[in-house]
Amino acid sequence: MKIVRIAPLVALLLPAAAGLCQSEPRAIVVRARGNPILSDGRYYSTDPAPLVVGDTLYILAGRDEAADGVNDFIMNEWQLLATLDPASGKWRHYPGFARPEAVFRWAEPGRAYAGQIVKGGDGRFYLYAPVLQRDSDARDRFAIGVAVAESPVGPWKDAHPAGPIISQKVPIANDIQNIDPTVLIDDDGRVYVYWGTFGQLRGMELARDMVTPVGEERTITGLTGFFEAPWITKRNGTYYMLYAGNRAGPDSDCTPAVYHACQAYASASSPLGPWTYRGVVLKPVSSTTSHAGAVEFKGQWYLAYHTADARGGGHFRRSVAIDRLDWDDSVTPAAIRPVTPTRAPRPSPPPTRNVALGAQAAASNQPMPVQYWIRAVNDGIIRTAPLPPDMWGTWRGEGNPPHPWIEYRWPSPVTVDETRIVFFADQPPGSGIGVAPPAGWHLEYWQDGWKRVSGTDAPGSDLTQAKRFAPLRARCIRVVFDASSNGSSVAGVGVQEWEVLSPRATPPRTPPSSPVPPCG
Ligand code: FUB
Repeated sequence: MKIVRIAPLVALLLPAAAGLCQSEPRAIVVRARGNPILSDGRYYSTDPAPLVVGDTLYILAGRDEAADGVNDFIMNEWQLLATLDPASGKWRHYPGFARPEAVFRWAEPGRAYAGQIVKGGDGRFYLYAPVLQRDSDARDRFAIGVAVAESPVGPWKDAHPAGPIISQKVPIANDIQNIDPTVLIDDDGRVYVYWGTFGQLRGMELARDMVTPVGEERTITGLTGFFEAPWITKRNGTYYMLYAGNRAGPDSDCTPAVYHACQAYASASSPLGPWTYRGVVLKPVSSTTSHAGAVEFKGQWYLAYHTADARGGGHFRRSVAIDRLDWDDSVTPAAIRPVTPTRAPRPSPPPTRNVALGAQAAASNQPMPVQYWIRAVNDGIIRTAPLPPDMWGTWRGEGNPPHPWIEYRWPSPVTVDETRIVFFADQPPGSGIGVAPPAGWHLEYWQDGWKRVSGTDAPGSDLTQAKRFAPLRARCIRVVFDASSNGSSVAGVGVQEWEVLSPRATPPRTPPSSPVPPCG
């Protein structure tokens, strides 16, 4: 066993406790100060699938390797984390723990998506892994393979060398993307696999050999807003399915923006349903995708999930976090209490002139198109390649509004003398389609009515535009846009970030948690 940067106490404890042996892959000892577990940006970790073996909690994870600004799942390998106690922050990290093409002869490299390891009835470990099938004429070549090992750390051998057990071709023809498997070994030894994405969830019984279908592939319903990432578990005779849900809208209990996802759950009294929607376990995280697994370890339940919170993190540079999950046993069946996400302590952010960080944002186009997220305009994050939920926008195909506005409301008046707007555009200035830099914009402030701020009329084509003006004091400020037009149609407006600056820097504020009344 090669150990990198190992601390003496951990060196003594972990190998023995985890039953490690000489043939195991390289391990790095990590001392996490909180979430995310791997936080320094050297290894992004994603799609966590927890597994308890004896006194060790393992988390199988993918690895995001997208370059900054690349919006794609560049995922070449799986990695593993192991701990005796999540609260200790001491983890053993196995990078490069398995790769699709090394485990499955029929798989091509890359796209090592969300898998799960379970312990089979025969005491061996089974890895259910979505990979791309190399020689396939399926419209979507994602397929689920099964590998087997004597230990959760491998080495892994294909348990079904003939090919995937699930694809668009087997066991029956389907037209979904066959990813995100989750597996339950029931108390009676029967085995169930569930999988799917893009709103499609399938379930099927497998034989005790862990690979042979014994039942039909069924469409699973009843999971309100199901998007992807199912996670099956069982507690006190009740089956629970956690999943990434994206039923979106201003009144949704899950998410305001469709590209984000909450972790929702449903329960059932038998493994293939019927399922009853029960509520939200985890609100949307900082990455667009949400992927989680729940497990009981040493008497405490935990939720492992991923976020974009590591250094340099993003929607395609996600990192695994873990927090306590608690049950409400006063209801039948027991309910899962919403999980409170935690983060490692961070240094205090430097003072800033940007008082927008402490405002509540509103917009003229409410209820907002669900692809946009108004909170993005004052989250302090400017991305090189933003996605729709990283911005506010007005594009709705036809009939885009010619003079939309966004507004900041503060609980008490602020003094400001400068503003800076970072636009998003996929069309050039003067366009009447798509999203284009506006033809102009100006600021207004509320003082017994909306008053125009002189000197802020700003025609310009740059994506970042700023204006200084004489200091003013107000509780509500608007920026009103003249959307780009080609004379016959109007383009959408997109804003990534809107800063409003005070003359002096102060410690950064956070947005008010309760609604701030409008000024008008
Ligand atoms: O990591 C790739 C995909 O993103 C997973 O399969 C989904 O669940 C989402 O997390």
